[in-house]
Amino acid sequence: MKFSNIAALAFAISAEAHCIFQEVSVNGQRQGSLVGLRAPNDNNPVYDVNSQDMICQKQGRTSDKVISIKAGDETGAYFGHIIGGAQFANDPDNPIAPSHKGPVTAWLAKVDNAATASKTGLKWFKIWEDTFNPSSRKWGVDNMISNQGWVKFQMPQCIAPGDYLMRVEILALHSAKTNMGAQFYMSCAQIRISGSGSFTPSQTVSFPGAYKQNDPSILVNIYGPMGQPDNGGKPYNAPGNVAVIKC
Ligand SMILES: [Cu+2]
Repeated sequence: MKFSNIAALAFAISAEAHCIFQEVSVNGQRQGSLVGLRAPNDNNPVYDVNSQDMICQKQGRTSDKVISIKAGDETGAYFGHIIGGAQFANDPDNPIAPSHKGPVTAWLAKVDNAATASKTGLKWFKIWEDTFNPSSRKWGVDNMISNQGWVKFQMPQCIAPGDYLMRVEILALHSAKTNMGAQFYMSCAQIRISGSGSFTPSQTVSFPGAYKQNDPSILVNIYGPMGQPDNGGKPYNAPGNVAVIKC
């Protein structure tokens, strides 16, 4: 009974406590709110993995800017409760409600012109992930919250120069034990990579298509016997069986 009480409470508290990927940083330089981003106008998640909204979220404000990143640069993605971050002073749900445990993943797809490219029909590959650490029992979302909404990773050195859409996704699993209960949050950044890399991915995936609604990493009960959101201490793999590229 304890588990269902806690789960019900978590859901009641966090129903509207969502988030938006809304800013990029390069080597610590913030690029500005919504600059170079295709981001939604509201913070509601996507629930249907077969929806076109799984690519870059519902279309909202779209920037005409393209962000320059050198292969190897530290790249950051900022998530906040609403556009701008906190909804009010000491907003406990900024950057996201702490109940929203789950993995964070980052993806690239090659395009001709990042400012104007269609988001459909692209070939995506994964460049980074922070899923779950069974020893510390920390999820990627926990680390994002500790870092005030920022997730940071190195743009792989091997990425070939050119324009890309960069898709950064949070998968919140607090209600994922029921079908279509998992919540996906993402936007796409319009980026232009420079450097001397020549990587071409041997395997790519489509969005939608990469995930199945009943994937054991999407339809999953992350609560242990005491109701704690630690996946029972078991390892957790991000959905889709897609490995992070190796340079
Ligand atoms: Cu939410």
